[in-house]
Amino acid sequence: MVKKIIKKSPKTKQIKKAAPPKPNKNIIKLKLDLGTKSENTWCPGCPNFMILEAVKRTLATYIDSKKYKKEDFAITADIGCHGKIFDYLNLSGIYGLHGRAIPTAIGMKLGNPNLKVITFVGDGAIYSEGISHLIHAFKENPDMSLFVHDNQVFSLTTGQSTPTSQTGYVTKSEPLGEFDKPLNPIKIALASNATFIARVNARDTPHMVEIMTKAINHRGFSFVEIMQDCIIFNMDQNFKDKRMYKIPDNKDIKIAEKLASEFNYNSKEEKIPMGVLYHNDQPCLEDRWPQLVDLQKRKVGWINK
Ligand SMILES: Cc1ncc(C[n+]2csc(CCOP(=O)(O)OP(=O)(O)O)c2C)c(N)n1
Ligand code: SF4
Repeated sequence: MVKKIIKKSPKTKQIKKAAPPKPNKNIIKLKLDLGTKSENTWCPGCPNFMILEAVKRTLATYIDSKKYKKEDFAITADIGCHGKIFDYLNLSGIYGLHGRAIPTAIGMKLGNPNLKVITFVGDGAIYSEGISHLIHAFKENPDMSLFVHDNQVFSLTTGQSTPTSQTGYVTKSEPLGEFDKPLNPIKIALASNATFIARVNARDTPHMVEIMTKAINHRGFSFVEIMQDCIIFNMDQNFKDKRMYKIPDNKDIKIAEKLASEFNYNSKEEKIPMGVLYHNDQPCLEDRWPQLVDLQKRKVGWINK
């Protein structure tokens, strides 16, 4: 019988592996509490799952910090695949009409300006039917966050072209292909005096958590454009990950304009800057109305005034 002898070299140092960070049991519990028992009907593998996970991690960390309670958060959602996130989050809120999730959210803020309101919309909803609400929200700067699940397609209605779809996109309703060039939501935000503009990748959960946290912390309207692949419709626009690169938080408007021009939502080659593309501090809607300032001081809404 041949004995296998493994000799240990005296020079070999025993390298101790760094222990993985201990999972915070409270965060796990809080995340479970943020979930619901609703049946999830997203396609298996849809990056919407990662967006949901990022939202839960972000909010669980907030609640764990004791700065906010779960009851301090409220949500609105639009109609679409993205909108189902409303059913999977155990938070108070209102399911909006298509294109109208922003005015619903602003109504909630006017009723109780102490709420931390987050709105979930799709590119089809917000850059077409909801575009006027979006532009005015940039301008009025209510203190709330908007998370756009931009998959460059109307998904729930089985694949039609949206304002950010690429030129030439052939669908059942556009058999000759989309004629127009896509609009650039980052440029629209800059032109409308938005105070917080960010872009993230739905496949990068830690970065989403970082940026969502910054968005919620921002006092004013925070706009987060989430690049989300739809793995069923408009597959041509999937897997842009290799072209994405992260930038440090930017406050310079000239740099922001350059960053906004780098990706036109059409090209297959351009690099795509990710992160906080622009932020600045401006008074928000709630701080301009004395009645709302009073409610904030007393930490109450109209109902318990
Ligand atoms: C007022 C109104 N217009 C149109 C519709 C039809 N509709 C429902 S979902 C949807 C597509 C949503 O697409 P998008 O906002 O991009 O979200 P996704 O499904 O891609 O997440 C449309 C057109 C509707 N329900 N109500
Ligand atoms: S159709 Fe697209 S966006 Fe909708 S759940 Fe399926 S993969 Fe996700």
